[in-house]
Amino acid sequence: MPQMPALPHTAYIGLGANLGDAQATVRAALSALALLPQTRLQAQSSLYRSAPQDADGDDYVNAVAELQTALTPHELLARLQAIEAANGRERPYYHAPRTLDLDLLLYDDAALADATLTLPHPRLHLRAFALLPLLEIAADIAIPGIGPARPLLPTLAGQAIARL
Ligand code: PH2
Ligand code: MG
Ligand code: MG
Repeated sequence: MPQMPALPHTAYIGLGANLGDAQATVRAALSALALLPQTRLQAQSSLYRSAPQDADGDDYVNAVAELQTALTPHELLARLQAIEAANGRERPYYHAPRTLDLDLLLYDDAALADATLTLPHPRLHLRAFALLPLLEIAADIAIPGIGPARPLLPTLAGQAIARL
């Protein structure tokens, strides 16, 4: 009988940090993602330096990780928030500088919005700091409700971002 794959879902996580040793924190977060239960860290992008967008503070370090997982979107979200908290994440105001931000960008082709989670991430298609690392590890990815991601990149050419 055909079996369900053990880790049937594909999720993409956006990592960002612009407080403290941001590179070290992003690397530590990638290691923490690799240790999540019922989950495999399938791919990770390079680290990128990007100018803060609609936000205060220093330049950000950003990256994107691909997970294969058996966790549901909300289980995964709770795990991401626990990793943020373990890295000293505080939420003094919207888009405040942060030691670590882990955003669930995509989960299979899910499209949903409830009180705690919106999929796909509502600003993914507007942000070079998320799209560029995503396309590095998922060249042919499409965003549910938007379409193929690659053609969006030229529309974001004004956003400062450099591979580290
Ligand atoms: N995250 C934000 C707001 N602005 N800008 C950059 N460059 N990178 C981010 O990760 C980022 C941002 C809110 O989460
Ligand atoms: Mg974010
Ligand atoms: Mg976030």
